[in-house]
Amino acid sequence: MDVVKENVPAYDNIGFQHEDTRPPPYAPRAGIYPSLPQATPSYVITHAPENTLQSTPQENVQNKGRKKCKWSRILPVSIFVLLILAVLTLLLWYFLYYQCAFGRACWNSGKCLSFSQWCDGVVDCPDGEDESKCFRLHGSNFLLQSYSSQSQSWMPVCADKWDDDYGKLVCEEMGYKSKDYVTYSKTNAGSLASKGFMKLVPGSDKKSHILSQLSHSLFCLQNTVGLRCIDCGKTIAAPSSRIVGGTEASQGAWPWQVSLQSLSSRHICGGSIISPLWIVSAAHCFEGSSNSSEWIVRSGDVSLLEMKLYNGNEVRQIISHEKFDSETNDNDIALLKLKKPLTFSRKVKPVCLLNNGMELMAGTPAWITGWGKLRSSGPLPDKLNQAQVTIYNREDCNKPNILDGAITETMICAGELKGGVDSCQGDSGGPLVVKEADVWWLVGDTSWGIGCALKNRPGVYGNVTHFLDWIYRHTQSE
Ligand code: 4AZ
Repeated sequence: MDVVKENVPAYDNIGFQHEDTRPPPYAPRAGIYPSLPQATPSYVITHAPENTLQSTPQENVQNKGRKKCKWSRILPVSIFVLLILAVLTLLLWYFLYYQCAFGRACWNSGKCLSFSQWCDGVVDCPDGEDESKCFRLHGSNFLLQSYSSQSQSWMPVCADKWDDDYGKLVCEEMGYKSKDYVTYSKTNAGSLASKGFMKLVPGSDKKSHILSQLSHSLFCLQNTVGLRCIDCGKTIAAPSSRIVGGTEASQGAWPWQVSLQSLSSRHICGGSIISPLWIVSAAHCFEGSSNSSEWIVRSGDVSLLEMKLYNGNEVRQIISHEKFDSETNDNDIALLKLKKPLTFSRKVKPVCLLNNGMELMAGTPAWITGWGKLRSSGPLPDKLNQAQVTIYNREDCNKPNILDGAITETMICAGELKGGVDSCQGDSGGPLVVKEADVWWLVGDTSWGIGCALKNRPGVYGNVTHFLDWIYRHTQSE
């Protein structure tokens, strides 16, 4: 430790001196700021005798030099403080921008946007994600909702000034083809309009980006927009009421049902049309062969023999769920992309995927269809069979005397607990559908079971609702 000798300034090099009569420039007023220790490094504690506080005229001269020295000490301290501040600012920027503490990051670049920059009609993310998912359909009446950047919530779209051209533009935004567009209707939004509407601004035109022409409004003269982007879930024939315990289906009753076959026209699995290019099926169907050139998709008839007479559709791509577990059958879903789009007709049509906010209730009656076995050890039928089943809640399915915990959240169990009605081998990949508001919705893909139609052994289906984001991610990527 350094010790300061009494009355002797330890720091003798006092540098340039002003004339005695002139005050040092910017001399601080005595008593306002404590003076910095001059003779010792600040971490050395010194105890100066009290009389050292009364300075002599000669010391005054030297003090002037000390004040000069103060600046040469303050400078490095300031630089140090500035450096610390710079580092802190950098950390804060990293936290706010890259960790996006008060906003939402672009998926691809990580760029951070404030919440109000999403769906505001201005592209901010390098890949445009901020303006790409700003419309959705809600409920069984296909109510169109647009995301409001202002209120940061989903709002129904007011039908004032709306027409089919706007409808087509929005359907295209959501990934549908404008040739598949059906119509729009004026629908009551009910409590969904409690915060207001998104409404076309005066002078809006169809050439500019539609989002930038919608603004939040509390008033809407007409009803809100219900939008049909594709003619899905409609049939020309009601289910006539085997699969096991079912009946033969009539022509056109299940126009989304397809047969997935080997090149030798052997029926292997079922599938459901969801758009002209895409079929939903089960991942376990492709464990034997995931080579798209080894598959053919046949549609448009209830008879396998009849469908053999026509060219099937070639498959461009098979996408099995990346988390499919062949041990547990968790995530048992796959998508098939066709080489050529299907031509829709009375007997070839897509089924609807559930809209946002639609919930599947346990106890709901549902239908299963397929060309699977009519009993566990029987042959495959030529005709499509149908059966009505009940959807059970997961808790009941997982009871020890039923499926004993095997039903994960990617699965639904349905059937008849007393036995006698079920899907069976060959029905896999095919649809489990429910009817609501006169529309058929795909809720499951046939996956597995313990035997067929046994008591307390309901069939197990992939939970299509759980996979909706996965389906949209893959089918809307172009
Ligand atoms: C199968 O092997 C299969 N009882 C499908 C469904 C069920 C059983 C087996 C459900 O493709």
